[in-house]
Amino acid sequence: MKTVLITGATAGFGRETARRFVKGGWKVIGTGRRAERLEELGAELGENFCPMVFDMQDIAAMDSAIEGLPAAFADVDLLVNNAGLALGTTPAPNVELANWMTMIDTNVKGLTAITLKLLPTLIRQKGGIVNLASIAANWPYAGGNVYGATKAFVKQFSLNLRADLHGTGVRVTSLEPGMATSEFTLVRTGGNQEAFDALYEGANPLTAEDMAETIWWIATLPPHMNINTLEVMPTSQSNAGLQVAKTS
Ligand code: 8X3
Repeated sequence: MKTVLITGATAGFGRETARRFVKGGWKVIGTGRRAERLEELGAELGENFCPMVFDMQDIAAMDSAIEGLPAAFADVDLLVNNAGLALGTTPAPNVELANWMTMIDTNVKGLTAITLKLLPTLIRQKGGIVNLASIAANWPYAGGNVYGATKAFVKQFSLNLRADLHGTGVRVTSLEPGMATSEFTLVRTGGNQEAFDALYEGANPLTAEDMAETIWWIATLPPHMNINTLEVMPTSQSNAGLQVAKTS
């Protein structure tokens, strides 16, 4: 029986991915800050789910949680680096520096730390890593600023890990979703439900279930196949191209 560790399992892509892998017969470690959410998920998913409560920004807490994993969950075969956030949609300079720093701490530093922590296990298991990047890693857009930059880090980190892990059998994927409906966007809009509803109205966005199924597909391909990068958008979303600021 294989084991996956999913960061940010309290909502959205992470929670659906936890459900998908338990349904597929895997053991799942789900991490997050909100203990009660993980408890609820544990009550739903049963003994094959192991909750692990810590904040991605607290690297010491992350280290001790992983070192204290129950033996039945310690042989992690797959790391799904899902935890991450976008804070705000406003173009610079009308942004809060604290928001930029929080995105760097979680999306870049937290992800980097947990990856390094688990690498010896993943190499031993000939496992894999699925990193949640974003289309924001590939396409600039107003308001994307530091969020997009953190996701460009995630993408390049994934590709560089592939190079470092050459010959180990460990697979690494940068998964790059576009517009998706989840609590992620409620965080991005500062909890503004009206802005959330307006964004999605008529857009038919990707769902958490869509992305959970995609992660499941990546993880269950034959071991000789590595998806390096995978960009996924809802059909309703496309690239808008360049802009020109005219002087008159
Ligand atoms: C976020 C992608 O399209 O919502 O990762 O900006 S989008």
